[in-house]
Amino acid sequence: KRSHHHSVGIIGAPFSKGQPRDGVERGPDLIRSAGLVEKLKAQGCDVKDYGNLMFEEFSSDEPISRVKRPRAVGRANERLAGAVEEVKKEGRTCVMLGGDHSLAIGSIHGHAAAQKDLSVVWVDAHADINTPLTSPTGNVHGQPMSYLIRELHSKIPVIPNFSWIKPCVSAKDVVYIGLRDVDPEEHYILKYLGIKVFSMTDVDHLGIARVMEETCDHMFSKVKKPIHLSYDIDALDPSISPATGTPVIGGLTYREGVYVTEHICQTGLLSALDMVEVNPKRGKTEEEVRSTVSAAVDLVLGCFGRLREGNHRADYRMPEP
Ligand code: EXY
Ligand code: MN
Ligand code: MN
Ligand code: MN
Repeated sequence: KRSHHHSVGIIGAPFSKGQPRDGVERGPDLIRSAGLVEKLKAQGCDVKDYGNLMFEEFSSDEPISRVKRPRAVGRANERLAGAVEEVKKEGRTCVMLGGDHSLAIGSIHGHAAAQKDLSVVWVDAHADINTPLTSPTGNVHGQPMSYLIRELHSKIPVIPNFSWIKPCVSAKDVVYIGLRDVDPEEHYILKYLGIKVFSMTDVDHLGIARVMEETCDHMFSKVKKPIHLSYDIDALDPSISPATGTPVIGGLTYREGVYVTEHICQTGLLSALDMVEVNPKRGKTEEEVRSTVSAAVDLVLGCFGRLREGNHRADYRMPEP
């Protein structure tokens, strides 16, 4: 499927309260400033930018059972879910620019509201599957999957502004790629639910091409469901994307990271994409920020048809002398 045109809807989600470090709310505008929309259009995409969402402030937002800033996180994700659902109803592949990874709650929930049955490919150094009761930090960006997976529903306590969340993904429809910093409780959960995981050890052992083949084999074993790709920039090695809140050594190379996007694109089933955790304030130099943002842009472009072999329009004809 090399030349089918992609219809893309971009939502900016400048939100940082799923974790403690500020700066990550600047992700959407930085990624746009690096030319994302123009570059998508130049490769033949029909792009509609829905702009940035606005989020409510809460003057008092005390933790509830180890969950930090539950009211702000709950409401922000509820808004995002509505926005993603709208984009999907307009028939576009939704690109959510974060912001921190707690936003996957709203993004996946909104996607599932419009699309029923989804597969989720989660590309991250981290599993982000702590429940509010296992979380070592209380940061919701380490927990989003726990609210979304049906099989974990009975383990989730009641939290203010989280009651709208209905688990909408089955454990068998989730694949992780790039893991290398997993809490013991998360490791238990992944094994207990039998979730498909390609850790960095698996990437080393199999190579990224086989990892993607096996990812697709797993996802397509029964029916082909639309894919939600949730891409945390910290999946890439910090030598490429250092400007992020929780960098972990030993990540995907730039080439492996892009390969994931090319392979997912080629399935023709990509239905929503999150690009999260770009934090310019965590870059030590301008170059570190530039490199991180530029990698984020290239990953999005890879999801929408950019090939490293080159591309051309289907109607291109050589000039005649
Ligand atoms: N597992 C740790 C926690 O739950 O707090 C760290 C999570 C970091 C999450 C980053 C964004 O992917
Ligand atoms: Mn993450
Ligand atoms: Mn991460
Ligand atoms: Mn495949």
